[in-house]
Amino acid sequence: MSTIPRRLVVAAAAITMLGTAAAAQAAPVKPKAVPYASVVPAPAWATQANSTFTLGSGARIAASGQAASVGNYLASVLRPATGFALPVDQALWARAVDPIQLQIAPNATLGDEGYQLTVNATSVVLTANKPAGLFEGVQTLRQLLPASIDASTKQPGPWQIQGGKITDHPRFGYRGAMLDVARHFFGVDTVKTYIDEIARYKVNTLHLHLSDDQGWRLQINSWPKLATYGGSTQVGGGAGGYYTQAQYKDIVAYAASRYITIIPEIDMPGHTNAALASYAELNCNGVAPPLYTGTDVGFSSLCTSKDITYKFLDDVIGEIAALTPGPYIHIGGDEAQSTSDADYKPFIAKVQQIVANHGKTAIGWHDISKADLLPSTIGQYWDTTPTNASVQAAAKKGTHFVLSPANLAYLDMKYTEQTPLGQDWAGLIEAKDAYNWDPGNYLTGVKASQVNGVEGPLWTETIVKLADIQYMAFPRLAELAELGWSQASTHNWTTFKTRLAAQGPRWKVQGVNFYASPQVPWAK
Ligand code: TNX
Repeated sequence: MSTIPRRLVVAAAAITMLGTAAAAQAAPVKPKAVPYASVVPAPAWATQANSTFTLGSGARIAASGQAASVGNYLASVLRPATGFALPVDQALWARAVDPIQLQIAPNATLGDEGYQLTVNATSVVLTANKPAGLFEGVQTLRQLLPASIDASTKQPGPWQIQGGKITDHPRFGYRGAMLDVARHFFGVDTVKTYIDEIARYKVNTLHLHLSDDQGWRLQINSWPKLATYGGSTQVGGGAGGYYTQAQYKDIVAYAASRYITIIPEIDMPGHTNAALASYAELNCNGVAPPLYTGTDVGFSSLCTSKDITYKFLDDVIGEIAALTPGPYIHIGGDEAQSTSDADYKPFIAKVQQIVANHGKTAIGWHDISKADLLPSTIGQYWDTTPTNASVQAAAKKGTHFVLSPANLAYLDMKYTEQTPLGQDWAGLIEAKDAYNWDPGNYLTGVKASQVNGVEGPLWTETIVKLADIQYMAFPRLAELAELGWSQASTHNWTTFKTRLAAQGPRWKVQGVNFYASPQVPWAK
């Protein structure tokens, strides 16, 4: 039997633990330079060299002319974790001497969003045709630094980048996310946070689903009750909300600073209960229905035979077009089960023309391919099988599509039966399912050249807060972004899942709530 009193043993153990903790603090594990093979989305071409660049406390960033704003952005994302001043030099002399250089330089093969990144022991040089390309290159550069670079407070470093060269450009021009702010409303700050999170994966489009049965989310000056009354609730009966025009402009400008185009959607002729409740005259029977806070679909329709309906749409689309610098307005068109085909087809034909009259291109869910489409109108495919007769017929006449098959790309589908959020009507979408398809040859009768790209819609019947958005979007949106950006030749689940695994520690550092799929060998 031991003669040492028990309380001393416990005290000794505590001292040992303290000692261990102190030792760990004295010799922190140094973050290592990240291999090029862990960048998501996979670059078109990359080679690693045997050198290492170290970002030092006195480093300056050279970014003159058109490169200046991306230079300022790069400095702003590197300052918190490094604690370095990172001044941005706009003078031409800086190009030769600053260790980090961003330059606009013509290179025909890079296109609008491509870039070239060259890292050696003394410099990091990023070149692109356009600022958008520099911005995408900066996202790659961030991923080549240790994950702790994503912390919001000062971290120890060292800030090393593996030497090498990357030449990169996207496979598809449209790489999107959609956020349904109608079923549940999300404020400006949440949308901005989501914009920053999707920009890391070179997503360049954010589609905002601004109206549905449960809520109208944008102030319209000519029809003010849409927002003040139609926006006053949401699924489950909460307070809802809407963006003032100034707030919407702020979102658009913030997105633009991240090279993301906002696509506003006003869903019609179905999914319109919030509008019908706000203005009795939009109803065929002249009677406004009550506000709706459930989750059924397909029960509402604008009155396609009334002139006032088209005056209403011209006013709404006119105001939104004036607020939106991007080329597109989304007219919805899905699940119009309360509108006969005879009413639906001429309605869509008229509305796409109203959009064109306001200088914009119409996009609609692929249901619109039943109608006669203008050559510019784009369909967004959401169904769960690759064959659809009216889509094929429209494609034959030249219609282009964005792909969001619900069983592959819908971010509101559950990962597994145990996923606490989301729905499962289109199936379960685990990490591997989200990646294992090719947008270039998915739709029967639609050529790869008619596929503008991909989009991950997040419907929000069950989604109420930022952490919910993040949990459903990550990792799947990063996977979809890779399908949109990376060349088909890089497509390989076995190598991809290791690259995806490297994102886990980054999301942890950023405080992004992601689903740690057991299919992915997450890095520690
Ligand atoms: C279908 S598919 C919808 C939305 C729902 C979603 C839920 C399509 C274009 N519309 O109205 O929110 O399913 O998963």
